[in-house]
Amino acid sequence: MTDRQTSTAPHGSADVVILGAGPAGLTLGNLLLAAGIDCVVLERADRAHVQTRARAGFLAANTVRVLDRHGLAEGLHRRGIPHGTCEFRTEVGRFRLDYGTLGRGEQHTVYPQQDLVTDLLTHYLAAGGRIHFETEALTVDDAAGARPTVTVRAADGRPGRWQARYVAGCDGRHGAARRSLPSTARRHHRDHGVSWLGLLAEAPPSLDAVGYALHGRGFAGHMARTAEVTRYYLQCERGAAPDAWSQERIWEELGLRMGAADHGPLRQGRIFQRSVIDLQSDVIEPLRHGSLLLAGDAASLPAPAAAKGANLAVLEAELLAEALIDDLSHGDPATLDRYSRRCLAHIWRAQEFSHWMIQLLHAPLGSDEESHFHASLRRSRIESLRTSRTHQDWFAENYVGI
Ligand code: RFL
Repeated sequence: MTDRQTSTAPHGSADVVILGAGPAGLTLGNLLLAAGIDCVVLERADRAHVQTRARAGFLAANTVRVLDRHGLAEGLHRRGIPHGTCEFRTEVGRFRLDYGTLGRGEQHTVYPQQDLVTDLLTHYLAAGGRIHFETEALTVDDAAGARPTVTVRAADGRPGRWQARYVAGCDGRHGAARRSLPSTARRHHRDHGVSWLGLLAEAPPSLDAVGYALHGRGFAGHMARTAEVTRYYLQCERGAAPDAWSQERIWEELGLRMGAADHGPLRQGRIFQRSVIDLQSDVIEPLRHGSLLLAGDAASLPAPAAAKGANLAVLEAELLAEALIDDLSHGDPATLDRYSRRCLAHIWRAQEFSHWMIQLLHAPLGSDEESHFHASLRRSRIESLRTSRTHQDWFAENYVGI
């Protein structure tokens, strides 16, 4: 381990202290470093954890453009897989949308988030970037002034303090940046009342498309990750324990909801990761509080139904880098003043589409009048998506767009 990545130096200063080494923090770190801005990344977890945390996989065309612009896309071009088709399965049949040829004609690139994070970290370190793993930010103080400080704790419990001109809160939804917001910050929060059992299976994808199965027993989803790994989702009861279902029961339920008997069997394998995800959305407004700026999941959390989170994180990191470079290198604070407004336009667009997807993928499962009404609306929405080119173009533009 070199000095640059030590976990034993909790004191210091930098023009920009970045909290969190996820897609947002590491994209920001790379862009600031390339512009000659003095910055440091403080990360709670150790390096191995950061590089192996499997989450997102579908990168929007704009995300690839951002990473391309800054020379950060080599790995994803080499190993990522272009993807432009999704398939909807219902109890009356199935249909496909080649969304890559609809709307703006843009595709996703399937590239596991942990590979993207590894690429960003490797690039950052090779360029001389400073990062401290196992350094947890506890609070951000004095953000209203020109010298904010970050109180930290190293893995061995030793306390420390970092001084900055700006603090970039890229430490996710439960991080120190959110905890340190003033009472004037507004948090919009919505619980969609739906939960998913998120699964990673050691099995090749079962179809060459994203699969969305809308079934009377609940939603099931299929998303490729690599040639050997596939992500599946099963709608489950709120409060369910991740290990409540045996592997056999999971494959049986996936097969049932995805209509394996009619549309072909699923390629099964060992399920090596499982977690229960409560579908929730939130947005912090504004994203700037004096010298503290939020990006990525710290700024907004779109429910994962539309795969927007990592894409927003990269987009916001680029906008934040531009704003900080204008201020710190050119003495022009105007871009920083606009940062929150520029991001929020993208964030609310993503929230709106994610909300629409949640309505599309889930209907109440009961047999009462209210459930019947919503299930019928949902059927009509799906039928419109199946038959209307205008609706399909709108879907494609929003599905890949960010
Ligand atoms: P991250 O990736 O959570 O990184 C935050 C980092 O901050 C560290 N940290 C701290 N460090 C210092 N001090 C503290 N007090 C700290 N607290 C936390 C953490 O250890 C971590 O390293 O946030 P970032 O950079 O904002 O990136 C956001 C994305 O990770 C997230 O939005 C996506 O994973 C969401 N998401 C998806 N997004 C997509 O764009 N496409 C997808 O296909 C997609 N699939 C998904 C997803 C999220 C999922 N889960 C986990 C709900 C699939 C799933 C299952």
